[in-house]
Amino acid sequence: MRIALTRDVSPSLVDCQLTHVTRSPIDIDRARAQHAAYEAALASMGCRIVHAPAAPELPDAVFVEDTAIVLDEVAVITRPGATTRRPEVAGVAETLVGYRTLVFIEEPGTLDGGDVLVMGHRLFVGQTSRTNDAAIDQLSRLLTRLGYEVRPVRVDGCLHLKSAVTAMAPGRVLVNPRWVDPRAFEPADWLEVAPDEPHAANVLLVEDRVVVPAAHARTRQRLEADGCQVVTVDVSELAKAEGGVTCCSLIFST
Ligand code: CIR
Repeated sequence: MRIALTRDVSPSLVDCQLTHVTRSPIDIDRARAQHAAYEAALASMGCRIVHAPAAPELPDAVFVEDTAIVLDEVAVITRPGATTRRPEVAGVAETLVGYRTLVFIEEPGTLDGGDVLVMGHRLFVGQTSRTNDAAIDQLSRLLTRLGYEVRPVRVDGCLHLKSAVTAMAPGRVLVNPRWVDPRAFEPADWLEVAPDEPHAANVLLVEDRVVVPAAHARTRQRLEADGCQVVTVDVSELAKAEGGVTCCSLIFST
């Protein structure tokens, strides 16, 4: 069974962390409706939705991707780079312990799950303001013995590695080459986002379908021309909080 772990939109989302996005008013009811439609899209693709306990006092709690990396063998509980986000991990760990053995990133390491792109047994990890080399070393030590390879990747101009690149099909990535060098993912080949849609590289591959934000119509056309089956969701309010489609779920098999 495929599970999508999600968490409710907090009423405090308006106080979210922002790094590369200018603050603009967020309509919480609309954000909640968009989040519910996102969950419905995942359910229609065969995911069972499991909710981590709501955390209304934690503004960025909806962005569960940053709190853990769930692999077949273990779940790595992160230590988010933004101090305000560190309390988010407890509720996610409490939920994941029912499915996986937990291992932890520890001080001085900081790691956001949005910086980790898993492609088979290779993990690409973005070196960003949220993720430091101490955490990348820890991740490598935790996972090498399980047969994974951890590769650091330079990222420039955006929040997370997965703002700049995600998997759109096995062995193929969608990338904004202004933020990350596509050659870092070789032997994977790549498709570039439409140049006027810099944030469009964040798509969510579920089995053979690709979840794409409605705002990125020209990149959607590129994906379809490339043979992808696209599912569109409107996440405009979550985008104002610097979130995308990968960051609102942790998807894994049981
Ligand atoms: C933050 O700055 O941490 C949140 N406002 C947005 C996090 C988005 N996470 C992600 O893309 N993985």
